[in-house]
Amino acid sequence: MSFINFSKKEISFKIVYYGPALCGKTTNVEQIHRTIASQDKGELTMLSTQQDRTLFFDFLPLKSDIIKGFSSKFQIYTVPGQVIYNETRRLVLRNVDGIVFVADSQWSKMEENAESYANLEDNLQKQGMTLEKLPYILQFNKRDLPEVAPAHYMDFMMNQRTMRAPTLEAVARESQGVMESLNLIAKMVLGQFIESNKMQSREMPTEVVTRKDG
Ligand SMILES: Nc1nc2c(ncn2[C@@H]2O[C@H](COP(=O)(O)OP(=O)(O)O)[C@@H](O)[C@H]2O)c(=O)[nH]1
Ligand SMILES: [Mg+2]
Repeated sequence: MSFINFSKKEISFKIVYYGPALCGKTTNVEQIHRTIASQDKGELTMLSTQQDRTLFFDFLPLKSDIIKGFSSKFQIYTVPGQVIYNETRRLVLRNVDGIVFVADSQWSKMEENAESYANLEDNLQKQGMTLEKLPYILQFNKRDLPEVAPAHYMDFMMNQRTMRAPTLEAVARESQGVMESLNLIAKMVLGQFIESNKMQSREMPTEVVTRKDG
């Protein structure tokens, strides 16, 4: 749920990167942090163990200038993917505005993807939310690896709702598909907000969060 601060003329949106352990959520956020111009981003907060596995979440605030009369901010979060951290995932999902589901494209990970996807639906439902009403996209990550399932297969397995989610292929480690995913979900979140609040906006640009070189 977006948060509007009328005195500061500021709107905050929360985007959550969800998916199984080691699918590349933290890598996405690290690449975003590397790519965005410094005046448009805050500190990347990472709460992880020595093995670099997210224990709580990663957090990155980004600025965007899209809604007339307001500054917009995106709060980017990841969740810990390991099955045992479900309480944390539920907390991170609170008031979410948009979800990037990062799926690991390796054949060996299809079951974990499905499990995590079911877990997402379950956690949303317990908070009175559903993917039907929430902007979300599917990112098929690790396309560089040899033993990966075809994108159309993953689409068939994971994208069976009436409102199909947009899908993107990515190699997060090489920053491929990362900014594309972020911009897509950001545009969907902004679009829904503008529509439901009847806000005036600039024409939606291709990139709502900008890179260092503009
Ligand atoms: N080959 C390959 N490895 C990746 C890619 N994205 C992430 N990784 C690696 O997968 C591992 C887990 O990534 P991480 O972002 O920590 O996963 P998280 O648990 O979802 O946050 C790390 O070793 C990453 O370098 C990718 O697109 N291709
Ligand atoms: Mg992580």
